[in-house]
Amino acid sequence: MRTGASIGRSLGPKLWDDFFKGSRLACARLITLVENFPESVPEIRDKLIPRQKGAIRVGITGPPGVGKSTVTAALARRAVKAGHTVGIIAVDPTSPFTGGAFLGDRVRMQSLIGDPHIFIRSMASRDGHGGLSPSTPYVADVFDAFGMDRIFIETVGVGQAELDVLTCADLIVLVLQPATGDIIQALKAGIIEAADLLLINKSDLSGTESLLESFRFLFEISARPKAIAAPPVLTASALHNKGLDEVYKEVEQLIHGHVESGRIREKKRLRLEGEMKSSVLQDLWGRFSALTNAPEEMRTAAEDLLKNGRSPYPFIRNLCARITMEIRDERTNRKDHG
Ligand SMILES: Nc1nc2c(ncn2[C@@H]2O[C@H](COP(=O)(O)OP(=O)(O)OP(=O)(O)O)[C@@H](O)[C@H]2O)c(=O)[nH]1
Ligand SMILES: [Mg+2]
Repeated sequence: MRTGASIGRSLGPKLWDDFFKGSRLACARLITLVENFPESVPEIRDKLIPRQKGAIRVGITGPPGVGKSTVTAALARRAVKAGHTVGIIAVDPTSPFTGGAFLGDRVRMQSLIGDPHIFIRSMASRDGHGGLSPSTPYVADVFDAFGMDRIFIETVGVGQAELDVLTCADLIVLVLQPATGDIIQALKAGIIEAADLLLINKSDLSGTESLLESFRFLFEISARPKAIAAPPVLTASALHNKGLDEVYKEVEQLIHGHVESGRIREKKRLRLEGEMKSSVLQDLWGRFSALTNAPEEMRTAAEDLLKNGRSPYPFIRNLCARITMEIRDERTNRKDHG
C-alpha cells in the first residue's frame, strides 16, 4: 500500500520532466497514479491542463462483441497514417474474481502494439456504473498533455455504460452488428439519439440491409426536431478491412464540422461545468457531514420513511435549510472577524 508521501515522491520533478520530454514509461506511470490514487488527481491535473492542446476524444461504444476493438484499431491506424498521434483507452469489464481487466480489447489491438505514435491503455470498468472507470476522463487528460491529438475511448456493454461515455467524449460512434436485435437495446438506452455516427459493422454477415432499413424507418418516424439531422449510418467489415476508409473519413469530417460549429467546444465547456459542480457539491457535503451528524440522520430518516411510508421531502427541506443556515453563519463569522 502506498502512502501519500510515497505518491508525492513518485510525482517528483523527474517524473514530470520525463513525461514532458515524451517518455512513454513516465506516461504509463502517471496513468497508473491517476487510476489508483484518486487523491493525487487534482495535483496531477493542475500540471497537465496547461499543457493540453484540446485533443479530440472519440467514444466508440456498442454492445459486446460487435467489433468495437477491431474498429478502434482500424481507425487508429488510419489516424496515424494521416499524421495524428493516438491514445486508446479500452475499458474492459471488471472481473468479479480478480478485479482486473480481461484484456480482450488489447488482444484485438495487438497489431498496434509497438507503434510509437499509439499509446494503448486497457483499464477495468471498476465500479463506475459498469461503463467507464471513474478515472477514464483523467487518463484522457494525461494522453492529451502527452501530445496525443486523437483519443479513442472504447466502452463495454450497452445501457448505462454508453451514457457514461457521452459525458467524456467529444464525438460518439455507435457500433452495431446485423441480426442481433441490438437496435432495440440501443434505442432503450437512448444512445442512438446521442450518437454522431452509426456504424453497422460485420457487413459481411447477412441482415445488414434490413438493419439499414430499420434505421431509415426509425429516422422517418422519430420526433427529432427538423434542425437536427439524423446521424450518418455507414456499413463496414472491420475484420475484412472493408469500408473503414469511409468510416475514418466521416469521423474526421464530423470532427471538423463540430469544431467549426463550436459544438465540441460547447461539450468541453459543459463537461468542465459539470465537473466543477459535482466537485463543489462533494466538498460542501463533506464539510457539512463533518460538522453535523447528517449522514447518520439520513440513514435513520430513510429507515423511518420506509417503515412509515412517508414522503422524504420534509426531511430534505429541513436539511437544506440547515445547510443554508450553516453557510450564513460562516459568512457572518467571516465578516465579524474580517
Ligand atoms: N464476421 C465479422 N467478424 C468481425 C468483424 N469485426 C470484428 N469481428 C469479430 O468479432 C469478434 C469481436 O470483435 P471485437 O473487436 O473484440 O469486438 P468488441 O465489440 O470490441 O468486443 P467487446 O470489447 O468484448 O465488447 C472477434 O472475433 C472479431 O474478429 C467483421 O467485420 N466481420
Ligand atoms: Mg473490445
